[in-house]
Order: sequence, then C-alpha cells, then structure tokens
Amino acid sequence: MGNIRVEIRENVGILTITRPKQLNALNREVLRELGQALDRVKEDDRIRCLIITGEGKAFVAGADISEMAGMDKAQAHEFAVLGHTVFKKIETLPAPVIAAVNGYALGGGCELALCCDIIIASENAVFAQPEVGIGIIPGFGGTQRLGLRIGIGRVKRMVLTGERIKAPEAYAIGLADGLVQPEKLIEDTVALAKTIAAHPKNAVAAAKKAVQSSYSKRLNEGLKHETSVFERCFSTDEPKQAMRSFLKKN
Ligand code: DAK
Repeated sequence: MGNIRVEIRENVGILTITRPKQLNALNREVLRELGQALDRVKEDDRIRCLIITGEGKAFVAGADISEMAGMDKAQAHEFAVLGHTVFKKIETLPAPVIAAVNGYALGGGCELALCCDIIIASENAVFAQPEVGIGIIPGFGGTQRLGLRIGIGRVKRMVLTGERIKAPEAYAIGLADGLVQPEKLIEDTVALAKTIAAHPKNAVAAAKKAVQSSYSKRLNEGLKHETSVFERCFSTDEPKQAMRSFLKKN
C-alpha cells in the first residue's frame, strides 16, 4: 500500500496515512487503501486497540480538492459511498480506535477523527470544517458526529464559518479528549491504547458497541439526510467554481 502504513507495538496497531506532500488529503486511492487496511486489522488477533495518525505536519487536510473539483454528481455519490463505508468500518471495528491528531484535521480529516472512539490532540493540532468555503457541506458525517461531542451552537459556528479551532480550545470544548505535547503524541497515545488493550477483548468490544448503540439509530438517519443534502450541492456550479479558485490560489 502506497499511502498507508500499519505497525504493531505489542497489541496496539498504529495506522499512519503516508501522503505527506498533499497533507494526507483523502483521494479515492487513500480511502480504498484505508478500507483494506482496516479489514486486515479486523482479522489480526494481535491488534486490541488501533491508533490512526498522519505523517508530517497534517493529520488529514481534508478530501482531495483536486480530485473533487472534477467530480460530477454521480462521481460525488460514489465518493460518498466509499467514504461512508470506510468510516463505518472504523466505527464498527470491535477494537477501539484512537485518533492521534498531529496537525491539520480539516474537513474530511476532522470527520475521520470524529468517527474514532477517542481523539487525542497534539498541542499543535488544528480542527475545522471549512467545506462551505468550497461550496459544499461536510459530507462524511461532520454535520452529525460533531453534535455528539460539542453543543449545537458550536457545531453551527464551525460548519457555517469554517473557522479553525486550535487544540487547546478543541480540548476545552470536548472536541478532543486529550491534549499532549507534539513530541509525546504517539508515546502517550500508545500508553492509553495499551491500557485499553490490557482489558479482556470481548468486554472491550461489547462496551464500545453498547456506547455506540446509545446514538447509532439517530446517527444513521442523520447520515442519510446529510448525504442527500451533500449531493444536492453538486447540482449547481458553486462547488466547481469554489474548488477551482482554491486550486488556483495554491
Ligand atoms: N486537497 C488536495 N491537496 C491539498 C489539500 C486538500 N484538501 N490540502 C493541501 N493540499 C496540498 C496543497 O495543494 C499543496 O500541494 P502542492 O501545491 O505542494 O502540490 C500541499 O498539499 C501543501 O499544502 P500548502 O502548500 O497549502 O500548505 P500550507 O502549510 O501553506 O497550508 C493548509 C496548509 C492545510 C492550511 C492548506 O493546504 C489548506 O487550506 N488546505 C485545504 C484545506 C481544506 O479546505 N480542507 C477541506 C477540504 S473539503 C464527500 C464528503 C466529504 C468531503 C468531500 C466529499 N462526499 C460525501 C462525496 C470532504 C471535503 C473536504 O474535506
């Protein structure tokens, strides 16, 4: 796999997205490889807790805008199905998943962190849902999963302004569950993962499932609604124009 690396430390898996030149932006290839890697992790009895992180200065700077700019409505739909399928694999993986957010977690990157069970932020992490700026809405669950962590006013503030939330604020408002020094991010997250991994495997999986069940029905309905609203964004020229203007500036 060209964009994903998985290493195992005792009974903890560390999955790293390795596309640092594009700030680990999620294109179709990265999403497919992420899905395959998650399937393997699920089958690997050694892994009792999984950490997801990014290589370089970003966790994930969002969906790949250069790929999205060329999508028509049908391709956007396919992309949505792919993304939702992969993100669901994280949410339903029996082993808990911890996002170790090492830098930018923007758009689809913030949404990737949100579908992990626990989010640990490095002090230099930055979270945002900037999609409105490129003519779309968060389409990988951000409009639904953010509300499970922060209040509705804060969700609207993030989604409507696209503004960036720095790690200390993210921790203060419950968007992140831990705040650690950048150089200790992996070490501290592995220590947390080992605490989880030391408990009986079936009890941990059952506890994760039970907590998920407290909100999964409402979440699944919300995700369907988000997808239909998202796809409608592609029925005008707004996203294409806004994405092209982002690409021109870069
Ligand atoms: N896509 C593609 N390339 C990206 C990228 C992205 N999201 N983010 C960064 N890059 C690329 C840059 O174009 C640049 O490439 P080169 O010019 O070197 O070839 C390289 O990464 C380094 O970026 P910068 O030079 O811009 O680095 P800086 O440190 O100056 O700035 C930045 C870092 C993160 C502030 C900046 O790169 C930035 O603003 N990036 C875009 C962030 C963003 O808007 N992200 C949200 C994308 S929208 C869907 C569901 C969900 C989504 C889509 C569809 N469906 C349901 C179908 C999700 C949408 C999003 O995530």
